Amino acid sequence: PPPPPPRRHVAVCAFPFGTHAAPLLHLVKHLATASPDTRFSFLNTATSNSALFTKSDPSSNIIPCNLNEEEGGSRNGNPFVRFIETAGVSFRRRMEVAEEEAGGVKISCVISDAFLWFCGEIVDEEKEKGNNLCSWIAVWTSNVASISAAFHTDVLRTKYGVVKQGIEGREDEVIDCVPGFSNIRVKDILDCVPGMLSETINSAFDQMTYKMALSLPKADGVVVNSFEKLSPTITNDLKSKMKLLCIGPFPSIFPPQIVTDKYECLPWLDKQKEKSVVYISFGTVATPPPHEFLALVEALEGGEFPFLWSMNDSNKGLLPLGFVDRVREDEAFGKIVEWAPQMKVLGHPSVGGFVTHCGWNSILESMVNGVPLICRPMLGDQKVNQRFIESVFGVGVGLEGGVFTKSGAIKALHRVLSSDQGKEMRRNVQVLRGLAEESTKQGGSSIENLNALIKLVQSA
Ligand code: U2F
Repeated sequence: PPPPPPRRHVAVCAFPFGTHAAPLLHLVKHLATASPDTRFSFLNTATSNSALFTKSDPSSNIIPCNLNEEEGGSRNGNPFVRFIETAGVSFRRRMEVAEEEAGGVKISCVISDAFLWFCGEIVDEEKEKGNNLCSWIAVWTSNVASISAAFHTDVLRTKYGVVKQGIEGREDEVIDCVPGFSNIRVKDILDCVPGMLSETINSAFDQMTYKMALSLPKADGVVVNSFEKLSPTITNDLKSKMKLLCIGPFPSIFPPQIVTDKYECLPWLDKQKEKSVVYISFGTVATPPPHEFLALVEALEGGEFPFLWSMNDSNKGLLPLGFVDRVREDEAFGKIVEWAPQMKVLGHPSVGGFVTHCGWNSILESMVNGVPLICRPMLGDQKVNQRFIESVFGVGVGLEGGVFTKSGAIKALHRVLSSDQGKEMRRNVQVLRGLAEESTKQGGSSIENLNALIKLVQSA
């Protein structure tokens, strides 16, 4: 007999760039296990879905639904901009199709990446049609600081000005108009406040972030991959403005189920000395420019710091031949791989530091494994993340001048891996790790918030 129709239908709307869709799926898997009678239609681009759902599982109540990316009618050649411009139309249409595929069971809850602010409008429209129970849950995959910076866009732009209009010369001022930002300077937030670097809120990305900030107060839940005690002042401020639910760190609550180590990073780490290895990864979106890449290579060439470098194949061409040969021949020197089981790598006793672009997932993974960081932020929330790492949490360092030079990289590596300051960072990161563990234990704030979210989904 055909399976009974689902009791409830939840649409999950993913943002397919950077590491956004994977943590969303981790959360949804937990929700789907808690509500086996509910269908979760996971709406996402075909490319991103095929990377996430490697094998089809007919028993699962999470159904991958690929967007028709031709919809929306934009001719823009940049896939990122095209996605943003057409998302409102393509997600709406795909939801209608998903309802048909679910035997006509109406969607009663939309869980979306917070960037997809129009999901709040879709739910409003449903409510206007009398579907009162319909709810919108927004999921923010970064920290509370960057959501707060975006939320306070108007306050910040009014107070400090924007590029070419008042901001020049004020970059080093400390921010005094946003709770919890007393250690943060204007220059740290420029990349994550829409329209501060561009005079007007014009680009597709800025408009999306700005509309998101304006929409979040009406969401029935705003999930953040963090824990309340990490940034209590910001958390409390946001709680007074929106229904904030800190449910993190995701890597502790939803640890990886299957770990594949295709390039044998873990056996290589087994052969290294305790806390001696520096792990290097710049995430999935951006890489430092070639001259900085080379400066980092020069810093490693001295052989003082064994390294495990997760490097996209397209960047390998930037490496000097001698360096590549030495990696191949001298096992103790270092290892370069296309992909590492990062969470496991950071949990390995041989790893002593992490050179990172400050993507939020990487930061949390480092934190829950007690590993201090060396920061080379590039875009979006990464600069403000670095400032928190260095000056608020005290768990890492930046680079002199903010970029890799040979001497600057060597200094940063020494500070983290072999100085008293490094030991202090390690102590500080252990304290945060403890707070994270507290919040993810039974009765901890993240678990309580997760249970509240499950109830919210089930009451839709
Ligand atoms: C965007 O971040 P990224 O995708 O560039 O970087 P992360 O948030 O640090 O996430 C990278 C993930 O990929 C994993 C790693 C992280 O979970 O464990 N990974 C791995 O398993 N193996 C590898 O060899 C390399 C990486 C954006 F650019 C950031 O600014 C945001 O903070 C972030 C979250 O919104 O999304």
